[in-house]
Amino acid sequence: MMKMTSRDDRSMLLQRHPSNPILTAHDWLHTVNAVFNPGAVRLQDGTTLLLCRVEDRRGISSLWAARSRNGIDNWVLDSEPTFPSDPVNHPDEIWGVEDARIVWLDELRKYAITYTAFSRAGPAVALALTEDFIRFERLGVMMPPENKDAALLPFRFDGKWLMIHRPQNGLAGSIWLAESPDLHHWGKNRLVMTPRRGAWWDANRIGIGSPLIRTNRGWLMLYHANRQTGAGCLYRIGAALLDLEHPDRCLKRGDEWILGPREDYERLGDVGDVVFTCGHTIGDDGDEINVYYGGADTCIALAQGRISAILDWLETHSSVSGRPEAVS
Ligand code: BMA
Repeated sequence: MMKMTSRDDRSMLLQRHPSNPILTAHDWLHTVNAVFNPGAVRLQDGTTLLLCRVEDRRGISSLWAARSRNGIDNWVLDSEPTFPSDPVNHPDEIWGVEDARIVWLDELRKYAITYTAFSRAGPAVALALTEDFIRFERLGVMMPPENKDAALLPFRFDGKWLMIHRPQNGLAGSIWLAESPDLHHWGKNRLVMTPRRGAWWDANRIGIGSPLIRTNRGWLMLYHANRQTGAGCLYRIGAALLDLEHPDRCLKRGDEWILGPREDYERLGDVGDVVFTCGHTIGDDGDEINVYYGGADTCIALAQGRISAILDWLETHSSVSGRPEAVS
């Protein structure tokens, strides 16, 4: 049976920071159109690094590092794009690089950045490695168009790297898991979660939000979903739990979204009614979560919560299994 949740309960899972939006185009020294959808990581010294998507006034995006001691304010921006598109050497990036998701790979002692390479053939999933967010090694396109919303898992499973990704199929798009022996060759794809269709908030396209979070109950996945309406598209954020050993198995899938467009900076902008996350950081206690997200494809905002609270909520708000065969 559907369990009712009050608006207040819901907002307690992820609470908007009072200084939202925490970064906007005005924070850049030159004219840019919009800054949004940052990847996020906490560096070893505790600094929060956001790899922001910065869209210029041609419409082309690059990735730009912003660093802050507390992850909230006093952001220090790189003086030029940290990771610009490189169409000369990588023609698949001709229309920009977008929506970075960052995962630390302990085995390689490097960060893996999956991002959207916007090619003439459409958006593709590309991968780069870095140790310091200064020098980057581009490994190239891993998943050809149309594909987006990819994040690696932080270690190998039975010798294989795993990557969540989202091939697009018209108005629909489902979450898949691919494996690779070497980070270059990807295959053995398994379907993880499909849109719920009909009137559901996650009826149309779904894709991973920030990278998976390892917990003792499973991999917590924040995911985004869009729903087509007569007035356009609504983008919201929900939560699901994937099996620890077999992350292609969805154990729980929250019935309701946990963050949806509500404030002006989420409702009004280049693409209205969008909250879209690519990155989070986790506090020293291992439970506090800082979810960085784009508002209306225009600014960067922060919502904070507790991983344990989201996991507890999933126990009582997951009446529908995410397994593909059970959702139609
Ligand atoms: C998705 C991605 C995001 C964007 C969202 C809303 O498909 O392209 O970068 O924030 O649409 O426009």
